[in-house]
Amino acid sequence: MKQNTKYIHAGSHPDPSTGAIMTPIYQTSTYVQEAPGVNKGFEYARSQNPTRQALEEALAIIEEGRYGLAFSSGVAATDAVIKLLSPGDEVICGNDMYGGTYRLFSKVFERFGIKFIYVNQQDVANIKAEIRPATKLIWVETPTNPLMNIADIEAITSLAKQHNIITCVDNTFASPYLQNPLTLGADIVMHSVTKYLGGHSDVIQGALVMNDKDLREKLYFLQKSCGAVPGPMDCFLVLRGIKTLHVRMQRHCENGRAVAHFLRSHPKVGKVYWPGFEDHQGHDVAKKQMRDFGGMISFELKDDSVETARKVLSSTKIFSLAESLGGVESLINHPASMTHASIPREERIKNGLSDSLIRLSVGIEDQEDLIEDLRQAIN
Ligand code: P1T
Repeated sequence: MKQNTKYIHAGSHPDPSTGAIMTPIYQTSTYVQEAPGVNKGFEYARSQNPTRQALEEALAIIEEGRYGLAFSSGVAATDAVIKLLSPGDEVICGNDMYGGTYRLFSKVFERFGIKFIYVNQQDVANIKAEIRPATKLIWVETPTNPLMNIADIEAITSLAKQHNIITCVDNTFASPYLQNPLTLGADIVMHSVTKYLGGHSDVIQGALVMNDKDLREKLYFLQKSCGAVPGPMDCFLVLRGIKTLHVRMQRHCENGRAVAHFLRSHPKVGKVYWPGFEDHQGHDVAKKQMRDFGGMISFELKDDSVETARKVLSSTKIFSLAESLGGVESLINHPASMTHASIPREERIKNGLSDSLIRLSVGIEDQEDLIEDLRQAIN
């Protein structure tokens, strides 16, 4: 099956009892058993739910993997991956990542004796230099949130394999439409489904996709034991969202390209972070591992005062000032005070995330309206 057809049909089976073409929302907490232990494969909805099962099948298919697991949020999915580890284990991760992931690592799991080492993953040598016997996981986010850094997934996974280290790639910014890390050697792909997969800013959800059966069993055990499962209504909404992922992503990419070029040509705009530019540090790697460059863009103004940035952030009319990304509507965000406020300021500045950085999630509205909105706000 080719890529676009997959988005429409992945996980879809006519309902056996009625023929309903859309997977029903099985809004139930439990299932009646014929006799103790005699059931239809469904015992209790934290462990199994048919709507979730259909979604998990779809997630696996569109990420080119064998097994999918859905969670109640992106951070819940990340939480399950880190719970594969034990006290004393070490994780090498990027020095630019979603603030909530950093908070989970540094404020929750550090307390349980897991050590996180933050490096610039644009250069694989930085990862190699930190590998020790205790290293059990390499956590990769690419493109990164919000600086749009690119890590070479294939180079990292081949290094990890030499040392028996698991690699998990947070593929939220690219979505499965643009990048499939499992085909590049990753062991686990993580998604904040909240974003492009849901696509309509109406669901909080996370996902993991993998190929290895043993890893799937361990992660399924954590999913049901810790209980961060999504409800069936949310699974239904994401099944619906996935059916249009390809058409939405095509427009996100087209609009992203137009907005990035507009920003770069604007006399008041300073640095624009978008991997589609040929002079972006990660452009060649992005071209190799992604199908296009997506709709996420960050930028700074030449006047880099926080006050000026705040004025722009409050002046857009179509771009709404909000956290999150990947929905059909365009959003504008101030990482330093919003999505990345949980990272200590000195850490942020050291890694290039300035107080005046502005992040855009370019939606699928008319390009001209988006550019005009940014023009009036910047002017
Ligand atoms: O919000 P949640 O579904 O729990 O997903 C967390 C998450 C994980 N990984 C990446 C790359 C993310 O961007 C996110 C969530 N990010 C935002 C809410 C944001 O505005 O950046």
